[in-house]
Amino acid sequence: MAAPVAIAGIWDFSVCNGSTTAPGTAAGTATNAGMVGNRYGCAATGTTTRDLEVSAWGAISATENVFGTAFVSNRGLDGFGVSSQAEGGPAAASPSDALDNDPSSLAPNLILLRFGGAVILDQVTLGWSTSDADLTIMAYTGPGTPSTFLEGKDLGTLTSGGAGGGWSLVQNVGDEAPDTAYAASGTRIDYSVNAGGVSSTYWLISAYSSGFGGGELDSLIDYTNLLGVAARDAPVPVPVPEPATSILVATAVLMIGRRRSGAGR
Ligand SMILES: [Ca+2]
Ligand SMILES: [Ca+2]
Ligand SMILES: [Ca+2]
Repeated sequence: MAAPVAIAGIWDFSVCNGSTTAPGTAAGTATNAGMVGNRYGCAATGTTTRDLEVSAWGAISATENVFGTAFVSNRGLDGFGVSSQAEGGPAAASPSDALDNDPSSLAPNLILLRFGGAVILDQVTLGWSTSDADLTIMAYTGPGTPSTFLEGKDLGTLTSGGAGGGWSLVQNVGDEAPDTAYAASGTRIDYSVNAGGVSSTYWLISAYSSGFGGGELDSLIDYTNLLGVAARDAPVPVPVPEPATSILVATAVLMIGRRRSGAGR
């Protein structure tokens, strides 16, 4: 069995998007720059291996409420936002270029995180936000590698299959339901997530939606930007040692055998 890849770390998207730099950390790489379907390759703080790919998803038009590729908006020191095709793609203006759930652009915006291996997501950091800042966190817990990710799915079909069907709801983060205005301090918000320790290679950060599995955080529209994430390595399965009881039994049988052979002399 191949050794697991250790990729635990903290990813700062303001470094990845080139707004700032950090010693010993690689800047991000952009694929399909400037167009819908662009992706950023990001390295964790203190490393130069770009082991996290960031892409954006949202409604594919103003009338077709299914998920398709979107544009990752580079929001500088605020992090990454999403401009879906329904929002105009790269032409979207603020606040539509945020990670948002404005119902006028149909399905909520999603940011897909694809790590270099299975991780336990621990923290989500938001940069700039306005109006409200609630999120829904999902993980891919289906078998194998998802071949189509999100393409063509909608709010009702993304998580309806449960863990066996692919994407599953991990949690909603933000205020207590029903919705209240968020208590933002400054421009940065850290949410601790995933207390249950779900591990996956693929994570979805959505502007909050009750359509993924419940809650009541929809009344105030959420507009925010993803500034970073922190994750730890998934636990490595250790080989199961021979049970102590079987060793004891074997020893006892051996001793009995020796006594019998000694008694026959
Ligand atoms: Ca948006
Ligand atoms: Ca709220
Ligand atoms: Ca909200």
